[in-house]
Amino acid sequence: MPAPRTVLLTGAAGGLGTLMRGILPAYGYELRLFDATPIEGEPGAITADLADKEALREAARGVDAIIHLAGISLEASFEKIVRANIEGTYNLYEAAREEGVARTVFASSNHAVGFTPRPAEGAPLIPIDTPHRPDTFYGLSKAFGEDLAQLYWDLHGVETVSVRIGSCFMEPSSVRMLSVWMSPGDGGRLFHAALTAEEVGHTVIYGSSANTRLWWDLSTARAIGYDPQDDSEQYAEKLISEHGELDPDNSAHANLGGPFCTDPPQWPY
Ligand code: NAI
Ligand code: 15L
Repeated sequence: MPAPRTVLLTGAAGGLGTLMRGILPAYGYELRLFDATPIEGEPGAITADLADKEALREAARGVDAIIHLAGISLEASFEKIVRANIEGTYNLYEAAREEGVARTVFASSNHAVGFTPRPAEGAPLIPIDTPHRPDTFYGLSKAFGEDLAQLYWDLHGVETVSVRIGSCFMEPSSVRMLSVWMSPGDGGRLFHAALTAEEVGHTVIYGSSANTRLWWDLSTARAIGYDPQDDSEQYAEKLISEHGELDPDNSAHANLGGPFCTDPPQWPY
């Protein structure tokens, strides 16, 4: 597809949205910002909830593509997850369909497959077609979002790249994140690839840097043009000396989803 220029960025006030607001304009994108939380210094940002279908439709009008980050980003009650992540994502896709937006990039999460055991050293990487194994209601909503994206491609021709993001923060802050971390710079590279790749239909990819301790297979991400440049290994010595190596007998260390896989989830991580 021709490189989209105007991109609706939902969740623009959040952690990842703030990082991407700083990075994506350098790729030539004009961002239209949307979030339930007002964004200081951005008078043009749309402050609205994903439940507001009219506001969403207006926000989607005339854009070339959407990056959908808005929603609850950790575990919460089923009712809250349904409203923000399930109904909210449905409303977003309806707005995309009604306004004829050709491409969406959906912020899925590693927690859609969080109960997948992490691979032993030297074992094959986790493939992208590993079955959904959500570790929380939150992860379940991301599995739903991926299926919704598939439906909107098959039924309505709305294209999506669903990105099972690992941990996109300035730096990794745990030993698990050495495997799943995505640097903000690689996040920008990945979103740009997802916005510009030809004919993605519905493509699911993992979102991380090219980490030495990687757990999953980045080949579907590379196939759409993502070329990660960073590696968390520079943080390994410090994090391991502070926290120790991952313990296979600790249920918060055994699976991709890490501390989301215990009841209740173990915060902070
Ligand atoms: P965040 O919690 O910092 O930001 C989420 C934003 O969505 C907030 O600004 C919030 O106001 C907005 N929001 C929540 N519910 C809304 C609603 N009903 N209507 C409108 N806006 C609403 O989360 P973060 O870290 O920025 O993540 C962004 C997205 O990426 C989320 O969908 C998250 O699940 C996903 N993700 C993020 C990862 C990360 O490492 N940061 C890892 C995996 C997935
Ligand atoms: C996520 O899905 C969360 O949104 C983010 O805050 C991190 O917890 C990340 O996963 C992770 O797995 O580290």
